[in-house]
Order: sequence, then structure tokens, then C-alpha cells
Amino acid sequence: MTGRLSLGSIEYTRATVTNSEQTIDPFADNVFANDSDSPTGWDAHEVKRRILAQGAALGFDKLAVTDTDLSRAAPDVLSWLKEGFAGEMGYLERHVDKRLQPSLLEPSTCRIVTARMQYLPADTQPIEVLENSDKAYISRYALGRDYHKVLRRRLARLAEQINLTLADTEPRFAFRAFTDSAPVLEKALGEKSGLGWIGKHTLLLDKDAGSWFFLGEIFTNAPLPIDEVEVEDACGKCSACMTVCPTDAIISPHRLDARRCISYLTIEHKSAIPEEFRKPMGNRIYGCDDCQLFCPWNREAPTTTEPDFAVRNGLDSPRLVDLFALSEDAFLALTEGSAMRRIGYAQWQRNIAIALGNSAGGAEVERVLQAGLGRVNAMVDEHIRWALDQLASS
Ligand code: B12
Ligand code: SF4
Ligand code: SF4
Repeated sequence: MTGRLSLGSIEYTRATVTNSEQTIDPFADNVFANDSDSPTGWDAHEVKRRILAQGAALGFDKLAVTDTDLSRAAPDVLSWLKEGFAGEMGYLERHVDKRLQPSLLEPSTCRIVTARMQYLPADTQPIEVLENSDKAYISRYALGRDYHKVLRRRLARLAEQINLTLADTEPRFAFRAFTDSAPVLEKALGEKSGLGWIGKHTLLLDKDAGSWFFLGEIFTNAPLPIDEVEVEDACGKCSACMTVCPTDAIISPHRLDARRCISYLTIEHKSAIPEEFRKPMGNRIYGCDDCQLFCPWNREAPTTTEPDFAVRNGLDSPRLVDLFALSEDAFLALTEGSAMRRIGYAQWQRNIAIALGNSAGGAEVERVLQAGLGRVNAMVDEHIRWALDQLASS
């Protein structure tokens, strides 16, 4: 099947797709066995089987293969950007051509291996923490080691293993790993390859795995067999994520105004947080999970067994006053190896000041807030004063 769609300067070509099966035999040594089927001397099905098996051995919960045709997602992505929903995340627009056409990011790419890894640590009590205004709520994805590092390293190792296996093929095939920070449209690729469907909250979701998983990809010029799977959208009439969102950021099914999202406000937004969002933020000081916490498909979702994602330094249930009182050096020590370090000390103090303003207050809270005045910058001071005003008027 061949079709073409032009959007501005970007042209999409719909590639021919094929079916494939998957079985796990990571140590089979017959990659080049099926010469008669393959003029280049490699067996595409066997290579794919190895990738899936080696990926599983490296801790990925599911892997799949797709082509690079993102023409179905493109109109929604472009209109989303045009509406300004990306806020200060200028990088999303700057590299939109690469997001929509993966071969611009890595030349000659014709296949993408998609991978997902569960991250929810067992035995954290998210709802209890959210309901305790003296505690700090940190997104469950950030409680352990920085996932960028974990996934990038694992995917790079997988790519390296496959590159070694195929070192002698002609033409030369190459595999290259990407995750998150690269301009890759991860959820759309995940959906295309059958890792799940994009829920109304805009995250990739699976009936068995829920949505508590990260995504990563390997780009390749090797024409591997594609997983042609249409995953059923099982949101149905549910709209729990939209109802519970504290800031009404999911403005319609599958459409998120990032500028309203607490995850964006606490992590991506560098300057003052608009006042209308400060109360709804509650005690969420880094990211937000509400749209996932109340999703019915997450009720039975598996927790992670990955040691890298185990809770570090008691971050699943810390006291706000203890976090706010930390010096910059102590903040850096606490968040070493964590994704949270990226927001820097000023944003950290800003976010916690808001949460303290939403807390039950008391002498200790007021004391740490007063002590914070003049410590970082005028922006943080303004949030501290807002917090003190809230406590005085409550
Ligand atoms: C920018 C970004 C954000 C932004 C914007 C989020 C967003 N929904 O776009 C902010 C900072 C808000 C954010 C928050 C979070 N993020 Co984030 N984020 C990204 C990043 C870097 C890019 C996403 C992107 O391109 N967005 C731009 C829009 C245009 O694209 P889109 O989301 O794919 O949405 C389009 C499609 O869904 C399409 N669409 C598909 N079907 C349909 C159907 C209809 C009818 C319509 C209209 C549209 C439509 O239209 C949308 C445009 O409207 C990705 C990593 C990556 N490189 O992909 C991680 C990523 C999406 N984030 C992730 C996570 C974990 C989170 C948080 C849960 C973290 C947290 N706990 O705080 C929250 C969740 C908030 C939420 N409800 O989405 C994971 C998601 C894993 C998963 N299971 O899906 C990713 C994939 C990172 C990773 N490598 O694992 N994130
Ligand atoms: S992460 Fe929080 S603020 Fe963002 S859409 Fe989900 S519930 Fe709303
Ligand atoms: S809460 Fe309901 S509507 Fe939202 S993603 Fe989950 S199933 Fe879909």
C-alpha cells in the first residue's frame, strides 16, 4: 500500500507493511541461517526475534517494531502546536519536522523498535500523601534513578549488541537508541507498534500494563518485519482523568493544554506560576499523577521490579518543611542521579513554597518560610509571600 500526504514542507510516505510473529530465543545463533530468503544474507525475522528477546533480558516489559509513517498523528500534532498548548516548551516546535519524520533525525531510518518499561515502585501510598497537606507529593516516575539515564543506557546496550551481531552484513545496518529528550513522537510510535492506545489523558495505556511505564526507541535502517497491531481504544465512556485533573488541563479527550498541567508548571515552567494554578496544585511539588491514579486501567497495573526505580531517600513521603529547609548543596545531594535535579534549586523552592501555602500551616511552617526569604531570588520570594498570605488568611 502506498500513499502520500503533504503538510507544508514535510512529506510523508506510507510504507508497505508486513505481518510478523514473536518468540523468545535470545541465544539462538542462526541470524544468518536463512540465506535463501534474504538476498543480503540476514534473516530479518530472526534478527527481530533476537532484539525482542535481548530487550526483555535487559528489563524491557514489551518491545515491538513499526515503520516511520506518522502521517496519522501529524495533523493533531501540528494543530496542537499552533494552538500554543506547548507553552514555553519551544523545543517541541523547533524540531517538529524531526518528530514527524524520523529519517530526518537519523538518516535512512525505515524501522523503529519501540520499548516500554514499568516504573511504579511497589508500596508507595500516593493517595495518602496527596491527602496529607504537610507532605510533599512527588510524581511516582521520579522517585528512583533518572529514567533518561536508565532507558538510554539499556537501549544503547541493546543497539550495541545488535550492531555487533550484524557487523558483517551488506548493506551495513545500524541501530541507534533514543529516549524522551530526543525529538521523537514516542506515544504515537508506541501506539502504532501496538504497545497500547493513547488514552484521553494523552498517555499511552495498555489493558494489562496500565500507563505507569516509560517509552524508548531504537532507530534502524534494517527492514525488520513490522508489528501490524491496531490496539482497541478501551477508554469507552470513561472520563475520570478529565474530571479529576486539578487544573482542567485535559481540555477535551486526547487534548492537553500543557500550560495548565501541573507537570508542566512544576517541571518545565521556569518563571512565576500563575496564581490561578497555585491552590489547585495542592502539595504536588514535582510533576503530577492524578490522571493516572484515578484511571481504571491502573487499578491492577503492575509495579516495577527494576532496582533503579526503587524509592530513594524517602522521597515517596517527605515532609514539606524538611524539603524547603534544605540548602542548595543539600538539594543537590538529595537529588543526585534523580530526574528532579534538572529543575534546579529556584524552581524547587518555588514549588515547595506554594505547597506550604496550601498546607495546614503552624509555627514551624511559618518559620521555614520566613527563613527562606532572600535565600534564592525575587521570584521565589514572591511565592513565599503568597504562601504566608494564604496561611494568614486561612
Ligand atoms: C512534552 C512532554 C510532556 C509535556 C506535555 C505532555 C503531552 N501530553 O504532550 C508535559 C510537561 C505536560 C508532560 C507531562 C507528563 N509526562 Co511527558 N513527555 C513529553 C515528551 C517529551 C514529548 C511529548 C509530545 O511530543 N507532546 C506534544 C504533543 C503534540 O504530542 P502528543 O502528546 O503525542 O499528543 C498528540 C497525540 O496524542 C494526538 N492524538 C492521538 N490520538 C488522538 C485522538 C484525538 C481524538 C485527538 C484530538 C488527538 C489525538 O494528538 C495530540 C495532540 O493533541 C514525551 C517524550 C517524547 N519524546 O515523546 C514525554 C512523555 C510523553 N511523558 C511521559 C510522562 C510519564 C509524563 C507524566 C506522567 C509525568 C508526570 N507524572 O508528571 C506527565 C503526564 C501528563 C499528561 N497527562 O500527559 C511519558 C509517557 C509514557 C506513557 N505511558 O505514555 C513520555 C513518553 C516520556 C517517556 N519517554 O516515557 N510531558
Ligand atoms: S498530570 Fe495532573 S495536571 Fe497534568 S493532566 Fe494529568 S491530572 Fe491534569
Ligand atoms: S481515566 Fe478513563 S478516560 Fe482517562 S485514560 Fe483512563 S480509561 Fe481513558
